[in-house]
Amino acid sequence: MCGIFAYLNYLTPKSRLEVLDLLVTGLKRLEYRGYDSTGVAIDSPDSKNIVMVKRTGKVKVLEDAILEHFSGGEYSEPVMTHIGIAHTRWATHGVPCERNSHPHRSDEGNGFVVVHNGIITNYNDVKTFLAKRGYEFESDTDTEVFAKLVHHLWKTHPTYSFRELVEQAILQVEGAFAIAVKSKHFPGECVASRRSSPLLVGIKTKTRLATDHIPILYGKDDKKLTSDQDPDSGKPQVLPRSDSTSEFMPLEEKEVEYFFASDASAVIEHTNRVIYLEDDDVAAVRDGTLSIHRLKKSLDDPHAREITTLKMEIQQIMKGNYDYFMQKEIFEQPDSVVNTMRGRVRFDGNAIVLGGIKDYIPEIKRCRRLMLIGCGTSYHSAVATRQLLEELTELPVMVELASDFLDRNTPIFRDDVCFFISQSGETADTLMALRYCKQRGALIVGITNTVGSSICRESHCGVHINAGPEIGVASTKAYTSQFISLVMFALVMSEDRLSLQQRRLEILQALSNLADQIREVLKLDSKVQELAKDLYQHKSLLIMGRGYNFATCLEGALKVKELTYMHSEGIMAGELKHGPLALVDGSMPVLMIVLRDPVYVKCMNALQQVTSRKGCPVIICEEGDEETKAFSSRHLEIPRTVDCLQGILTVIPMQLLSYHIAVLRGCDVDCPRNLAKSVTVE
Ligand code: UD2
Ligand code: GLU
Ligand code: MG
Repeated sequence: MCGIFAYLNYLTPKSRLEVLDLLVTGLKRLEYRGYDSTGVAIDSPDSKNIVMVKRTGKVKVLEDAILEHFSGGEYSEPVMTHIGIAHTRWATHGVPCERNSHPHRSDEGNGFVVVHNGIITNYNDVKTFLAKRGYEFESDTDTEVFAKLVHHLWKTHPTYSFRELVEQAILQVEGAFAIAVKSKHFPGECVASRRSSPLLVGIKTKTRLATDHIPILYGKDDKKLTSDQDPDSGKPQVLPRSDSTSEFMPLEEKEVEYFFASDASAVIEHTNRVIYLEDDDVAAVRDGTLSIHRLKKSLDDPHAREITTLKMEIQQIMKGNYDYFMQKEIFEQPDSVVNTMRGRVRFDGNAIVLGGIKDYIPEIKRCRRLMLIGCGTSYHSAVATRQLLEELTELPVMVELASDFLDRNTPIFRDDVCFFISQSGETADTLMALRYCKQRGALIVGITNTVGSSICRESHCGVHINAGPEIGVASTKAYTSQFISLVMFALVMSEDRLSLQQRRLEILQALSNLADQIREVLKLDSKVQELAKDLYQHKSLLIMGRGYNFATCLEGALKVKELTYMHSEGIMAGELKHGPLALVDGSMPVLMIVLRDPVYVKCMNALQQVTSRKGCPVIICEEGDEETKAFSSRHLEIPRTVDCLQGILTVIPMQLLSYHIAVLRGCDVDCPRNLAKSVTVE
């Protein structure tokens, strides 16, 4: 959730104004993740203090405040080495306001300042501990305890390095976090760490890096931390000591710039060389040297963290000619679906290879059932493909919302295969469900869009959907690519089933036409926009369908809700007479999906039930289906495809419709209120 961006220049002269500009741009690239307030911290002109600016609202507001605050010439003097930290906050503890915005400080002298994503779950205990030692708190956040804890440790352990102080503090806190810390007492140094929240380090150098790896360092065990007395009992409290080291061969460069960021989109314009930090890694820069430390030694730790080269292009995160990222991403779908299939589907030989799971297919075929687990849109991609998976694998397929799945303590067995679907690969609920299933011995398969994400790393195997960066908070192209990934999986599973070959061929054929058909559907844009003008002032929109298109109803309704703040409901057409029909009258907006598939007759039935209650539905039907069109004056016609892929073509008009209604209602399309792109809190 929300974002961290920190920038450290070492022997690379930059004025504080330039640094601020970099920080603000970094935050802008993270804006899509959703947030409610912002803040930055840099050194004062005499480098003796730290100055912070915080604002509620958009990064633009912060930018204006910075221009006002830092107008003096002293801020345009270049400095050789400097560290600035910045944050977009998505409030979990305390309302969004300036006081609660990050960075948070350790004391009135701004000794240590911290930016943090996530939640420190034991912050109350830490707060009580610190309050007894005289610390006074100025915000309602959990984060503030971290800054003050570091300060407390610094006072009690004056010989500790900055990294050691942060490590000690991390050992005391529980929960999920990514943090970056800056200190007046350790100028030019930055320490960052993560647990369950994403964080990466970008490295920019003038010359090629001499290494592809940064070794992981551990310490000697012999130094014991001195005890700290509990004021109540007077008993010494021994803080556990981390394994840190003094011998290392870290990355040493003469002139270097480091970027700490929650995701790659914030660093790609500066460098494509990054290290994805793992849970409990502590990355520290001192004298321009980056080193990575582990808090605890574990047997399966690698010896080094790899420096990866990002393949992402800067254009991919720019809006180009589109007004909104969401609009761009909807229109990218003819390409993104092809990218999902690229290198995997061979249409000439009718062969499909999913490199990420091919070695696990025999094991998957022996399983007792498939479980598909996700949240929101990702969950809908599971609903959309369940029927085909049942048909082509002949296995029981359970589809679960991650949060509910955990609430129920669902029984999981060693011979279960569990799929975890998440665009970001960081969705907290899904990740928790993954760990739950992994502990119980199930095979864990990830379906993610983000290489290097937590779900990708913690899964045994998986499929990258390769849809490209998705910036709009409301997911569009990731949905269609998740959908196709699961269809490809079903096809792989049925490869050697003779009786299913005809069906497989029919689906493969349809996949090869899909991109062109999506282009056709996108041509409906202006028609959908007209329709949006009819609908946008209404309070509610009911979306009905069944069979392969039920998922489109759920996903369409979710899009309408999240983007337009209008009420909307996806209704299983078969359930109509069991309740929802009571909602239908001449004024209730209804949209119905009626395609020529095995449930056509039943859908027509529902359509008649609606029209005979004076409902005047918008119908999504197949091109040239005059019989169905006759039921209403408003229809959207989509090309014919195989039943199990219809959901991809029917969801696109819903994406467009929610987009246009949102624009007409004046909503912020790319950052809907109260929502965030990657939901990394439970
Ligand atoms: C890989 C390369 C691709 C190209 C191709 C050539 C990557 C990321 N992909 O694509 O660039 O070179 O090979 O054949 O380098 N994984 C998980 N969990 C997930 C998703 C993936 O564990 O949620 C694993 C997966 O099991 C595999 C690796 O990540 O070991 C790459 O997965 P993929 O889907 O990108 O694999 P592939 O073969 O399509
Ligand atoms: N829990 C912290 C807060 O409420 C950080 C939230 C975030 O991830 O931005 O301030
Ligand atoms: Mg993996």
